[in-house]
Amino acid sequence: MTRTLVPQLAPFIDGLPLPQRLIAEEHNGTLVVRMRMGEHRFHRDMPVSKIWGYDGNVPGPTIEAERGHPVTVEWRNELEGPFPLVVTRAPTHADARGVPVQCVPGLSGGQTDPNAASLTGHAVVHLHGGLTPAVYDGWAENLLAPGQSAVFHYPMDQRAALLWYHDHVMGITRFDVYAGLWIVRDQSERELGLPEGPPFEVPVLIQDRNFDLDEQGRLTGRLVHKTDPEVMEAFAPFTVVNGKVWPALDVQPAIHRLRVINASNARTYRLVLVRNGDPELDRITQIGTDHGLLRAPTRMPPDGLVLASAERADLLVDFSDLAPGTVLTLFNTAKAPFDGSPFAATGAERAADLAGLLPHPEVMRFRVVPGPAQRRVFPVTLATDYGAPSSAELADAKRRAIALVERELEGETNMLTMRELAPVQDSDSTGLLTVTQDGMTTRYRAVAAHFEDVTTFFPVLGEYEVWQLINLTGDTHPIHVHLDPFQILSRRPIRYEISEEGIEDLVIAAAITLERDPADQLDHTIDDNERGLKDTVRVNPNEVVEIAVRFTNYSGRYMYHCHILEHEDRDMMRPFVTMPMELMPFMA
Ligand SMILES: [Cu+2]
Repeated sequence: MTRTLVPQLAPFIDGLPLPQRLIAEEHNGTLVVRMRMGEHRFHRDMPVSKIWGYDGNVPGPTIEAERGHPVTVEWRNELEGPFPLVVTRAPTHADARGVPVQCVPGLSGGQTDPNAASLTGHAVVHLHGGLTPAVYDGWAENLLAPGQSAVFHYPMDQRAALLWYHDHVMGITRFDVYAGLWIVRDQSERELGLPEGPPFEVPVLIQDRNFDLDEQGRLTGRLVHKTDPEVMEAFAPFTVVNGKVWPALDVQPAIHRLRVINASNARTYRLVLVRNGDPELDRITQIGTDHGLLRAPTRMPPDGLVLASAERADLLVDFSDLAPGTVLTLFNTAKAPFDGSPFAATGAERAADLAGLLPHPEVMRFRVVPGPAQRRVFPVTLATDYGAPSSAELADAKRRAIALVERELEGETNMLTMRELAPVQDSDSTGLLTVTQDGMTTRYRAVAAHFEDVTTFFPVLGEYEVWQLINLTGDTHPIHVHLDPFQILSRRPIRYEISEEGIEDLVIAAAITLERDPADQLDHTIDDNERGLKDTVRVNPNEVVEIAVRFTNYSGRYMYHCHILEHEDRDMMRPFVTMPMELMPFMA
């Protein structure tokens, strides 16, 4: 099904808003941010929406910090009801015309979820990408009720990067990802002469959003979280950038630095810049990823830049050769739910696909305006402060294995969850997961399935670990690890069989072989832009990804999870506890 829908809002009407800058140095490193109800207009032609947001805005203020200069934020919860979002599950996957209900606004016959409507605004703030002591990391169960506040200390002992702060409440993060950006700057980055601040540095926070309709079928502006019997994630039809649906940005003929983040619940984007119908990916150079600068600039992947939920990209886009009046449009070619399938950049303008829950591939537009043409050359070496871990460093690394699984439930939507695995020697047991590579088989038992199950990961500070993420589902999962960044070591194809015992809580009977499934079309490569310091990695279907992670300064209880919020909220999240070496002999 590739026919398109007429959008109910005209694209490229509103200008791209730039969030208010909150420069920590100007406030002696001490900030107060209020979580508040606010009113926000997502599009010129739609009524204002009630929202919850940081300082009452969508997105919240962009906090700018300096490496080595700690920042203290008093997060004040001043949220007031009623809950500004309607949660519903439509009774059918498609409407009477055969259009999937997630491609259109409105409730599509669904009832308002009364439990969600009763939410009163418990909140907890997580600084995603922050090297933050555990007490300030925003543990999902340590909540602030309205009227309560917390003072969090952020050491900012970390390299320059684009971070973001967002709500992380256990079980309902998918309903309240109000968010804001947090930029860390440092001297070594500044020496490269990259654009800093407006007009040439532009934050681009992308989310998909849906809205309710009135009885006449007009958009009311009321925010909607809609799922359906076949799709447990909410994929919304409207792409919102910095709080506006399909905005436009006027750019001078110069290089612009776009700090891009996918802050959507579940949608993965594959971004393609198009002029006169043709992709112009060569205009874009990627210089940074989740935890800051790459070692060297990289070109865009040939199909476009893939960003799953929570992934970031630091991009230089060269408009310097373009005449005033030139128009370039950013499109998304990724179907939902995303499974890594390719899509040629040349077809970006025609990427609309209702079956793929992508009714409107437009993201935003750039319009070149008059100005002095500025051509600049940036260095070919960007960062020299990190390298891939050596084989010596990894030789004795603790190895951990995690299976990403889909559990079928009677009368309920399937649950996408994780299983932490431990190797077993006992060859008689059943209900095991086996991994076979080059004729050698390792047998594992699941030792933890739910967030509240016993903690099994106790990484030692300063030591490399290798985590193996094994995807036994049909979707791509962006797996996020709190605290220190990691590096991707490998991404390899697997084939697997799940036996009749299937996937129960701690029974997971599956046989995995590290070789390509003949039906598998994905290339399972690591993109050049993934060879940096990451905190979120895409694990595609039929794939095992190995990451090398080393926790450094902070011991305590942290979380790792899928950043598809509907998965995270339904148990695709687990704790780990980082430990100082000298305490290990005293652990039971
Ligand atoms: Cu997931």
